[in-house]
Amino acid sequence: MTAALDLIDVDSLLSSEELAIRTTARRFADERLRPQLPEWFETGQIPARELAKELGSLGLLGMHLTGYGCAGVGSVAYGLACLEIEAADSGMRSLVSVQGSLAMYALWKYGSDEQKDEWLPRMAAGEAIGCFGLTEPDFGSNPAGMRTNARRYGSDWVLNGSKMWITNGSIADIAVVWARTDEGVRGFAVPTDTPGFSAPEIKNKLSLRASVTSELVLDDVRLPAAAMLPEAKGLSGPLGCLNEARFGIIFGAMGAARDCLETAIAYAQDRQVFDKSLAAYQLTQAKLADMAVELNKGLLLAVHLGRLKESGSLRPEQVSVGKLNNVREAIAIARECRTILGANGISGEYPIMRHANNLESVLTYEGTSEVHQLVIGQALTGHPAFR
Ligand code: TGC
Ligand code: FAD
Repeated sequence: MTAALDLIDVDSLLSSEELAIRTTARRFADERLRPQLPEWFETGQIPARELAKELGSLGLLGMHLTGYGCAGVGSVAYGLACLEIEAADSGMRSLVSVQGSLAMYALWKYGSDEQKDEWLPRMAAGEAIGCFGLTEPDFGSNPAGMRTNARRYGSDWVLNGSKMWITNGSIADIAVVWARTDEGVRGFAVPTDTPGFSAPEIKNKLSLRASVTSELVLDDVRLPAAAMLPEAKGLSGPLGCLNEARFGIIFGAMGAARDCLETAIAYAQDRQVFDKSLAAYQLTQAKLADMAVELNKGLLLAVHLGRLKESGSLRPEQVSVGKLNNVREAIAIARECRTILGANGISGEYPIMRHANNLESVLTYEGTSEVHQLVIGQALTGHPAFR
């Protein structure tokens, strides 16, 4: 972020290590991702395996986890990396957060020693890609209704069902799949070359195009007993992983917003309308000021929640406050910036419309804005209003 945009000096809240990690992620985003994104978005194709290895070599995969080749950095440092990657594209941040905060976190938190040893070092290096299958065609906001099931056959498990909208699904080596069993919801580490597993890619997305999204089909997928994640029992298992990924989005969405705002400020400076620079009109400055205020508030909120997370006291409803606010404001900023670019705002020559389109997915995944309102509503009133 330019110094001028950091109106309230949020940078003063960051340590030198955090700033260094941010610089590394920003350089990668600027040099490796940003120049390619218009093409990746347009074609809907990304070199995911190459990117995963490069992200791994920079220590950006599972970076907030400890051991197994993971960097073990603090929550704010992790958030800043998400922010810089999402300043390039939300789909790139999805690659990072699904790998690190969903698939790796599930194995790290709930897996057996064997599962961790087998998968985590390769996933941290980007040599193996993971996905996280919770959502189903008929159960997104309400995963408790899931139909995917796992039944015991001797000591084996046999999984049947389907998952929908799964990031990294078709390129994954390992799928963390949540399924209903006689003892409630359990998680399974499913190598994607297991017979009966397939992951057709979902085409024709108009949002998050620089990201692989897939269906997972489980047709009599037979797994050994050791495939179950021993420490995840009930829905709190997958929901615990969501807290991690939602946290990354709180920072990430501000990256997309910052990129829009920086683009709009630069454009307004250059663009002459009537007889002077667009940036010299009061109406433009009012828009820019309001957006910069929201960006700074969002960053402050993100850093505050990061510090709570680092102290171990961050509660799920606080994550909901951050995800709801920062994604909602990021979309509002993207739309307002689009107006400043006039017709150029709809062009792929500029990143704003791509960010705006991506943020529609971000508003929906990891809990829709309505789900987060209901989580906050429950914390305020004590009444769960989900059903
Ligand atoms: P409820 O009865 O409230 O809770 C069931 C059990 O879970 C516990 N729990 C949590 N634990 C940890 N973290 C949380 N945030 C938790 N929320 C609830 C709860 O204490 C209980 O535990 P126990 O031990 O008593 O059994 O559950 P519910 O069925 O009423 O649902 C609540 C609701 C609606 C909030 C939840 O289902 C929800 O969050 N729904 C949204 C689903 C969602 O966000 N899916 C995201 C899928 S992954 C994804 O989108 C990846 S996008 C790619 C990317 O990130 O880039
Ligand atoms: P629904 O749950 O059908 O919701 C539809 C509308 O109803 C929403 O506006 C919602 O807020 C509203 N609604 C729902 N319940 C209530 C209620 N109780 N009260 C009021 N309104 C309500 N999932 C994964 O498991 N893994 C992934 O990797 C993953 N990646 C994704 C990538 C992309 C690009 C997208 C778009 C989605 C991804 N998802 C993933 C799925 C995502 O988590 C779900 O789309 C999301 O949870 C919402 O579920 P749904 O789409 O079924 O919408």
